[in-house]
Parts: sequence; C-alpha cells; structure tokens
Amino acid sequence: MSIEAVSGDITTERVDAIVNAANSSLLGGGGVDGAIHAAAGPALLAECRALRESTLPDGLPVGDAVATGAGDLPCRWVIHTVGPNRHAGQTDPALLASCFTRSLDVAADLGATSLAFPAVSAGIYGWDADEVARVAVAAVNGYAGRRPDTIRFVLFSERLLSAFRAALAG
Ligand code: AR6
Repeated sequence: MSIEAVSGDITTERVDAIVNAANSSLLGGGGVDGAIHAAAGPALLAECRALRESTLPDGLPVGDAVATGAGDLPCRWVIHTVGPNRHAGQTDPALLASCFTRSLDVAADLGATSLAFPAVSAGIYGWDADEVARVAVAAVNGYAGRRPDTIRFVLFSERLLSAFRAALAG
C-alpha cells in the first residue's frame, strides 16, 4: 500500500479512479470539476444528469460520494464528492474527512486498486491548504476499510504539494 503526493493535473492520471471535487448539483463547475468534465467529454455530464434524475434528485450531500464512468478520461471511474464550502459557513473538519472516507468506501465497492484525490475544498470552497492536507491524510491513514493499493494526492500548486508532503511525513 502506498500513499503519495505529487504535483500534476488529475485528469491525466492513469489510475482506476479519480476523485472530483464537485458541488451538490453534480452538473459541473469550475476548478478541478470543470477540468474533469472538459477532459471527460459529454458522457460524464450525461451520467451525472442520470444520477440526478434517478437516485439523487436533491443532489449529492456535502461529505458524500458517488461514482460514474469516466467518459474520455484515461481512468475507469470518477468518484464525485462534495467538499464543505467555508464561504458558506461549512467549517466542520468532519465533513471534509467524510469526503475522503466516503470516496474510499465507493472505491472499495468498485474494486478500484488505485485512486487519485485532489485537494478537495482547497480552491473555490476556501479551506486552508495545511488544514485540507492534515484532514485528508488523517482520514486516509485512519480508514478502517479496504484501501486501494495506491492512493495518490495530485496537487495543482507547490504550496499544496508541500502541505501534503508535510502531512504525510507526520
Ligand atoms: N488537477 C488537480 N487539481 C486541480 C485541478 C486539476 N486539473 N484543477 C484545479 N485543481 P476546486 P473546491 C485544484 O476549486 O475548493 C467547482 O466549481 C485547485 O487548485 O476545484 O472543492 C465545483 O463545481 C485546488 O487546490 O474545488 C464546486 O462548485 C483543488 O483542486 C467548487 O468548485 C480544489 O479546488 C468546489 O470547490
């Protein structure tokens, strides 16, 4: 089992599943969500719309996760999670931890052996890089279920990369 932090664009990761920092609508947005939908193409949005019309009519709750296929992306699945939005007063670290643990639950259900996470909530949703890194690493390290063989945090800035490397170093 390896847990690593690298810099890069998560849309190019050749892993079984990548995690999307989505919003409750699941219908796209900016940041990594926009990048994932742009790279995946319309099949991803169609699957998200189908989820909204079937099992998630009210959207995906904050802290929860759900899987779709990956359209044109090199991975097999996208696991969408919704981070807490600090700008909307969602400041409970347990909600952020839940994004990581629920994504791991979904990855286990899929049988994914490799998984890439972005820094959920560290962008538009306004959480501090160091806090996201601490919460994410603690959630993954403390996860009691079956974890993928490879877990990779894929970070979009040097600031985030150093925050995650520090958290992984303990
Ligand atoms: N690969 C990896 N990381 C990325 C990429 C990429 N291609 N693009 C951006 N990031 P954000 P949030 C980083 O804002 O804070 C969307 O509109 C980015 O630098 O994507 O959870 C959704 O629809 C940052 O470090 O997600 C929601 O409405 C991290 O990904 C809202 O934003 C997360 O930033 C979610 O906000």
